[in-house]
Amino acid sequence: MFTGLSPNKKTMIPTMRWYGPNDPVSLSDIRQSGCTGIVSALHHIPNGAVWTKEEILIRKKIIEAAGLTWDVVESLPVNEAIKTQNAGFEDYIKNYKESMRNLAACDVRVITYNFMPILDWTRTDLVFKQPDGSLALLYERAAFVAFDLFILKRNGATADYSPEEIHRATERFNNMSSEEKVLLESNMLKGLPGSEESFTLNQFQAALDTYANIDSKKLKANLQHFLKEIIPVAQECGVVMAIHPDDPPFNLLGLPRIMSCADDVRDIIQAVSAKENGLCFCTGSYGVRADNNLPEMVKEFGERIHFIHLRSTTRNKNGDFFEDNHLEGDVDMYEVITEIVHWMRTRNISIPMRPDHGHQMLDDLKKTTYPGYSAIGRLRGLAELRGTEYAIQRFID
Ligand code: DNO
Repeated sequence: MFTGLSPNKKTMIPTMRWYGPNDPVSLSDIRQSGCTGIVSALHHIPNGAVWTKEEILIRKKIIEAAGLTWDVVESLPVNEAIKTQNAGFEDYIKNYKESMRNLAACDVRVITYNFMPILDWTRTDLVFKQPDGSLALLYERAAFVAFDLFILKRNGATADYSPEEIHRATERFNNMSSEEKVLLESNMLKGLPGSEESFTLNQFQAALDTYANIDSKKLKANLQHFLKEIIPVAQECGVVMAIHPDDPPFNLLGLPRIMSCADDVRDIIQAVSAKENGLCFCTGSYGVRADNNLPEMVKEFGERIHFIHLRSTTRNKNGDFFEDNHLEGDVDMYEVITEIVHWMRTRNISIPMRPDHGHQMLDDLKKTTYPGYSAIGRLRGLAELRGTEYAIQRFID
């Protein structure tokens, strides 16, 4: 009887993100979708505090009781003080190392993090209606620029945009209802699921001020310092670090973004060459930029890809992009997965993968869900991605 690929074949490990006991999607739902692994974080622990072994084991036991394994941490957050090297940053690095050691002691060995200043991932609209009736996440350039110019009213913001962009943003803002303005501000500042911070306008302006003297070069230096501190610890305790790219992969609101393209990856490798200094390869983030050739990036960096997010976006000439179905849009998923399969064979390992985000659809349209993280849309994505991989594996044999 034929039951699938032979068990010794290296395949992407199917995982989903689970936000913990309050997540409306249950571990059982995730298991039924075909996953064996979980991606999770201790969101209840304040950013910068140590993750103790006790807390890690509590989460691990819950996951294992559901017949799953905790394969990846996403994210172990990097405190702002580390990114800016402001007062106390050495202590935060110490805490970070301790959390890494504790995770290793509990046998959780892939750690994702990001180095995006202040904001994590950013979208302007969380219910962008698709022709089929499902809802997607959208970054709309005119709305974003309108937020910067007319809601945040950031000093010097006009210098960051072309006259055409300013014109479009002005029109867009003038046509927004007051509810839309409130919603846009909340989408920008309240933090999407997985973001560790949420701000009022005043708090946000104060946070921006901490970057007044930090340009890309300085932020890169601070990241490199952090890597030189933590990667030896990763080697010593047997974990791998996976940096998540900037989402979206360009500067935002005057803040530098430094993990957006192949050159940025080359820079961190040059600073610390160890393989433990690795990547979370997120096709949805890198793929927003037309100058990022994703299959080539996997080819070049595949030996240090420790975790994979598969998602596709569709961009237009105005600088908008929306999250498309996993096999549609600007990402050549077939080529990306083919390159991943080659690397898994070369390295003789299976790499954890999660279908990143999904449309809100079917029954989930009636439910309150975490934007991007409803069950059915991710299930659809996972099924399509695994089917693609399956065919590629059989084809290459
Ligand atoms: C969004 C996610 C991000 C990501 C973190 C990684 O859905 O891809 O929140 O988890 O930036 O540190």
